[in-house]
Amino acid sequence: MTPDTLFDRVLEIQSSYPGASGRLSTLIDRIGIAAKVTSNDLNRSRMADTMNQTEGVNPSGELSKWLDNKASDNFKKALASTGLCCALISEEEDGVHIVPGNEDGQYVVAYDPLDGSSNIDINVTVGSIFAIWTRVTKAGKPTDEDILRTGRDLVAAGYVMYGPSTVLVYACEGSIDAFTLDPAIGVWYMSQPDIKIPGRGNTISVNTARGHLWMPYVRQFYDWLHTEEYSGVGKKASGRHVGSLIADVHRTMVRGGVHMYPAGEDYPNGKIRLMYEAAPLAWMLERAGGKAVTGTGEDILDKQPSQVHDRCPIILGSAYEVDKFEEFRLAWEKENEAFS
Ligand code: FBP
Repeated sequence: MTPDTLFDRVLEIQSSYPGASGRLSTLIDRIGIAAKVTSNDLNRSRMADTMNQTEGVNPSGELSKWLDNKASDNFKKALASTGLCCALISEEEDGVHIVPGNEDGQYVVAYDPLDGSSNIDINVTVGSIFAIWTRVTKAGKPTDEDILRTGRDLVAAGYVMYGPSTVLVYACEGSIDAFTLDPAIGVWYMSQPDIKIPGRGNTISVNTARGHLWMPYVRQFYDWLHTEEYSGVGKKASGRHVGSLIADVHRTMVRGGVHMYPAGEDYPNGKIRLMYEAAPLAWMLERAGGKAVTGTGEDILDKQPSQVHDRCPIILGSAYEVDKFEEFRLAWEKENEAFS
């Protein structure tokens, strides 16, 4: 029987792991609380006049809104209060927050508390993204070995979409499920169990205004997406780009297609953050049957961060489209190898 709620599902997953401690279940339950508070903050921001309040810049020099920092606090308080996390990494905070008194905690959690916040004033879907690792060292103050982790090592990940409804998508080793919040009673109800991405789609999602900055093979792939070889004779693909990462990735996850933020002269390492955006989303997509590459010869899940706010280019979505992208990249590299 399909579990009704997030908590039922998390308990069901927990029961399938003999000897499970229930700690991960507690983490997810608290993330659900942080997401509910953030959803309420967003819904009320126009009336409370907090929507456009700014508060300086974040560690990456990007404008920080009051809502960005409030969302970050929501997640920090919820996660720190579990006593289970030794280290927290937020897009809104410099460096790593070693949780006082929890240095022996077994989890490291990285999160983008409010992605796409530049879209809030036009009421576009925004999101939160989280990534959960278990530490490598056994106890004591966490080290870089515990903190600078690849997506390959993730034990759980998820995102929250604050849109027409608030939806939390949670992935652990075995599954990826979506839960919709009933704000009247604060319960996350199972709305899309066991999400699988279609093997191919017909939707193209990328900010084309950066097209002149892409590598040639990115352009060649993009142009191919506009041919009947991709869309089918007599058919055409659809361009769908929100410019809010979670909206674009969730649509791609559910309907198939490709979403890209390629490297370019403006963002030589891409714009999307590795540890708390690209890696968790890539991990979820691979569990849903999709693929996620950097566009420069690596799977996103294999990319090793050198510091917690590293960026990463992303080419992600259905296997068909991502494999085709890689064909264009490899052909271009082979052709240019001859000249290098
Ligand atoms: P913010 O969180 O600062 O808004 O930036 C993240 C983001 O908005 C993503 O959600 C989105 O995919 C990307 O930037 C769009 O970037 P660009 O405006 O350069 O296309």
